[in-house]
Amino acid sequence: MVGREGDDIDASGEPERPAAGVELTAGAVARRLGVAPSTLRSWAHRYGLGPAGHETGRYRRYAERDVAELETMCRLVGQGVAPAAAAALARGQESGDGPVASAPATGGEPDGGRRSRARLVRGLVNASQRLDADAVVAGVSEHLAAEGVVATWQLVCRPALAVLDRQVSETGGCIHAQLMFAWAVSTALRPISAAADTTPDPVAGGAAVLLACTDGEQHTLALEALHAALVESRLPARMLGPSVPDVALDEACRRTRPDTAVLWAQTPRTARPGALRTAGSSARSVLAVGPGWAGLDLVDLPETVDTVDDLPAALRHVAARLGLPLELH
Ligand code: B12
Repeated sequence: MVGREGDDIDASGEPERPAAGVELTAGAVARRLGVAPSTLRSWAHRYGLGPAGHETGRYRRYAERDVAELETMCRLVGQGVAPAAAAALARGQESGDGPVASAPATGGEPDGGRRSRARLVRGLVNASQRLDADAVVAGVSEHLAAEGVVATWQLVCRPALAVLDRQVSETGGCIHAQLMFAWAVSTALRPISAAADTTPDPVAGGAAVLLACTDGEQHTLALEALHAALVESRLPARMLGPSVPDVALDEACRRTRPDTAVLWAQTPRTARPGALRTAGSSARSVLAVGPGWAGLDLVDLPETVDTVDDLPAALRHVAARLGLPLELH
């Protein structure tokens, strides 16, 4: 069913997202989102956002899913995310590509993008199983260069890790492929992170963000991705790496007096409130990240301890605290 212009206005005068099965015109969607129709055309042309399988010479019709995708795009761009990365995230989120690259739907450029990403994820998983390090590093590096750290982590690395994890759980197989993939991702991220040394520090007194995995924590990847994303966004950051003992965390925080200490704990075993208190004694604020902290009651901790759920939110949190703009790839 196709809605007429004006069908999508509710009693308060506010346009609504179309109900399932209803489709809107480009003009109605543009008004709904507060953007020019030419912006919708440009996003469709450049990033493949909007109705799939659009035929030249026919009016575009936007379904609920297209509008949701565009709402996410508007929100991210409004938060300062670069359009290419915002589009990659919007497509991933609305397609359910998030944690696992799903089989693509049918037709059109956007699905072409999804399909090629799903192929990339499959190729990386296979190359990891073959222990073909060069192929994995090259595949991840190319995507990083083309789409940046946030899109690569969210849409390629996390889905590949989820597939590799499922394979280990289902087959009881060896984790050699997981180790290979993790090493390759670290290797591909490193040239981006290394630019930190040459990035001028806009905050007086050293790197404003200190990142560390808690004592005993070897799951470094998400924090490595955050470090690279911070550097790519020209936000000053320093990484301590895996399994940082409290005494070393304390020393590093005292010496660098970071605005934010970011502590990753993958499991409850390594999520110790003591580490948050240690960092909080010298850092102005502490960000407890990783699924390990999920069961922790932040109410019992100092007010300076906060948490976020994903990489884009961590970036936004840090940029907002520093009062610096978020420049993404
Ligand atoms: C890669 C990996 C490894 C690698 C790590 C390499 C490295 N350099 O990081 C290696 C092989 C070393 C490893 C070792 C182990 N691992 Co491991 N590992 C994983 C795997 C596959 C990915 C970890 C990861 O990076 N997760 C981050 C992302 C990819 O996860 P996600 O679900 O997509 O994202 C979630 C959040 O983290 C968040 N998020 C994602 N990215 C970001 C970024 C930021 C900045 C923020 C804020 C949030 C955020 O959003 C999601 C919602 O929670 C996970 C399974 C999984 N998919 O998580 C198991 C997993 C974490 N490992 C597990 C285990 C048991 C182990 C070992 C004990 C195995 C062993 N017997 O030796 C050891 C422990 C090592 C240690 N002492 O820390 C278990 C943990 C179970 C538990 N809850 O206790 C998991 C869940 C596997 C499983 N299915 O059982 N592992």
